[in-house]
Amino acid sequence: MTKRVKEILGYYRSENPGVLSNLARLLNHGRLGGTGKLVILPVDQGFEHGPARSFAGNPPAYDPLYHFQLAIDAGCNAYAAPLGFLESGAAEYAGELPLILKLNNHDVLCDEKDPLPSQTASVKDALRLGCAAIGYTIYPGSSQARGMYQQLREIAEEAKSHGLAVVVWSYPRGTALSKAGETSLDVVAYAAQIAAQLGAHVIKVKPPTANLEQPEAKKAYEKNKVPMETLSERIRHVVQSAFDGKRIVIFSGGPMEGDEQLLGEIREIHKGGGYGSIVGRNSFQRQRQQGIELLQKIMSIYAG
Ligand code: FBP
Repeated sequence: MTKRVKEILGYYRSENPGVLSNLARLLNHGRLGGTGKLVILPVDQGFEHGPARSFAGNPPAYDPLYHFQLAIDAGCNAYAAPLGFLESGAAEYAGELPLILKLNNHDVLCDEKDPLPSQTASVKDALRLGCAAIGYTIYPGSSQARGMYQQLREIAEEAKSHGLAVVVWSYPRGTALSKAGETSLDVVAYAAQIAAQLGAHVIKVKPPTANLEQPEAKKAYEKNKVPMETLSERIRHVVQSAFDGKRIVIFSGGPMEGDEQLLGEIREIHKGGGYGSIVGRNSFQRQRQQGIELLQKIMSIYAG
């Protein structure tokens, strides 16, 4: 166990040994194992965005096993997916990499302004499939947020009681927010704080822009001159907002973009003290070899 991983586990001292062991599994696996940094492959876009939008650009990615192999060959810390994808390969790849079962999902066939994901799997499923963690999405800013917070509270309690780690996708969205507000610094930092307060061990947010959405928050940023000009400064602020860096905060990759643009963003996340990335479309929508190479370049940045 490295000093850094021990230090991070120390932030979760009140958790039971099962949870701590599973957090250690996530932190110690793959090319970044032991560094305290993580790169995770998430493949729930088939459900969240639809199969053609997700996989038509790289048809081998329709196959669930493709993603297990991609995560293993690239050296990711873990692979996260909904029930169907994990059930398809969990036995074949048993013990080869930590898995995160996403317990809720949302589709865009009825793309409501105030989304409410459905619970699509259980803690029992996660245990049966040998997962290290459960994943859960909340949409702070949705008029349905209260229900999501309550569901997460219950499911996190159950997951932790069985020794599973809890990963929360905290994505602001809903009628209360403007489109730009979904990724504005104050709102992303708020979303990270809410996930931390709900007991998340690992928090996933989108990289924040320099926009400020809420007038009262804007006053606080201006009065206190919170540094927010560069992406690395904004990342630092989001990490600080999750218990002063005492919760693991990772950042999503977003839609397909050029290598250099994405790598530039990753350098800023690293510089700002982000714990890592969760990169789906930018890895599996590229040809296999290119996807692996890009993931490895990302890992090299985090490895310092
Ligand atoms: P990407 O790297 O493809 O953005 O994946 C990260 C992720 O959180 C997925 O788990 C999820 O399906 C997707 O982003 C949601 O994206 P959006 O919020 O744009 O619908």
